[in-house]
Amino acid sequence: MISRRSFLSLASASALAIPTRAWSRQSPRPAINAARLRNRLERLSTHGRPAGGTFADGVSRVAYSVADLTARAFMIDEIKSADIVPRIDAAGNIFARYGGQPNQPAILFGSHIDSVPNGGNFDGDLGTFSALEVIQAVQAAKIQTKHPIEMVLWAHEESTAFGIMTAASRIVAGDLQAGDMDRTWNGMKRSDAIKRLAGNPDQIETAIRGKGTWHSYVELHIEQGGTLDQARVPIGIVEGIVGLHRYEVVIEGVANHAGTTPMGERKDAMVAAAQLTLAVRDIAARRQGRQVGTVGQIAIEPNSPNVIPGKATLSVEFRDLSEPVIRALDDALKTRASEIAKETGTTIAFTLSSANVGVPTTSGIQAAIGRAASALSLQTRVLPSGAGHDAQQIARLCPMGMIFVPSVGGVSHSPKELTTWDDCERGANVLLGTVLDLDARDSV
Ligand code: HGY
Ligand code: MN
Ligand code: MN
Repeated sequence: MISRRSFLSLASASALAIPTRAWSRQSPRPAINAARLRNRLERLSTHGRPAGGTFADGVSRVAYSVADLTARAFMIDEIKSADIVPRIDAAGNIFARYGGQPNQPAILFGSHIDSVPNGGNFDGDLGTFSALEVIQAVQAAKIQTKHPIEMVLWAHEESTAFGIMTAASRIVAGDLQAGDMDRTWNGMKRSDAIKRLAGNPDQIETAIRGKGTWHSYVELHIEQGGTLDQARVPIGIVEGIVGLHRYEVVIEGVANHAGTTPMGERKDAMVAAAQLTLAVRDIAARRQGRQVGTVGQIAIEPNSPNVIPGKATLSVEFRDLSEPVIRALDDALKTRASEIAKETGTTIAFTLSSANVGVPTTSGIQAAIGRAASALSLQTRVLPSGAGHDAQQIARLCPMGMIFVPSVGGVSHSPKELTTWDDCERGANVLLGTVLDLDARDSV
């Protein structure tokens, strides 16, 4: 049994990259089981795999789908196989805690396993299953941590369902509005969707947790961009996570006969939607900086080739680390939209459907990640996250940090999403080292 004190004296010593013999003298450095992590991720990928497909064909495991439910059941079985007890909160998040002193706040770490349609096998999955590996590595090394260590599988992280991102971690952070449970999507009420996850919408406020519930939160995630891959750097230390404003935009024109209506007499919702889409691209692209703007969804009514579209419903989103920048993009688009409405004889209405605030990560956790990486002689790069994450919700409750590993070619939200198994192992071991480093500090 290695005491926490001797492990930490070694951990801090190893941060000076003392040769590994220091470890063999006392005990092997705790490490995750890379083969088991890979096996679990490969088994997870069968939940939502296209019929007749292979691992390379990715997954469609949209929140609340059958694939999401069977994947969650798989994770619960794996948690139980590690002799820890899964707990599902009223929002459908799955927690499992190990060790530590009962009077200490837990260190929380994890991610999500729901995917976008035709997504990849690493987005969220790596961080969730690495969290289980961290607990099992601590068990195997018989390390007695001071703080309980707690893994989490966040439900409903992706925006596909109900148009809301980080929907279940958002509730835990206290972001719960009247009427949220009555929103509908695909003919399903949000309260019924949560029941599918064994959540309890009638007691949904019991999922809300206060500041101080956790000591800290760390999330391992694939970068989903190309910075680390191009730089050949194995570990990213996230400096901040972008904010986002997402709107549902409804454009009302007049449906009419495509053959008999003269061009000058049309009120064509599709034309207005096309001009608005180009405006999103132009407004985001013309400023210096990392802001981005996307139209990802569009529905046309009546959607017949011989009818001038009478209605278009689009998703529009802007993202940036800075809230004032996002607001400036919003304002510029709304100004342009009123011009387009006039030019096309349509009406254009914006409804905010999802908003995430951009958040910096906690410098003390950035430093802990740096120490854990240098203990493994791994190079690091500090960078922002262009993707949103549950971590930015939990940042409202406790210190937060994120570890990135490279995405090959910077591709994500696609079956071509790929992180090498070696990078998965490195990321999971840095997560392990970070958790143990944080355990030595009563506050970060
Ligand atoms: O949309 C995002 O940024 C994340 O993948 N949910
Ligand atoms: Mn994603
Ligand atoms: Mn993700």
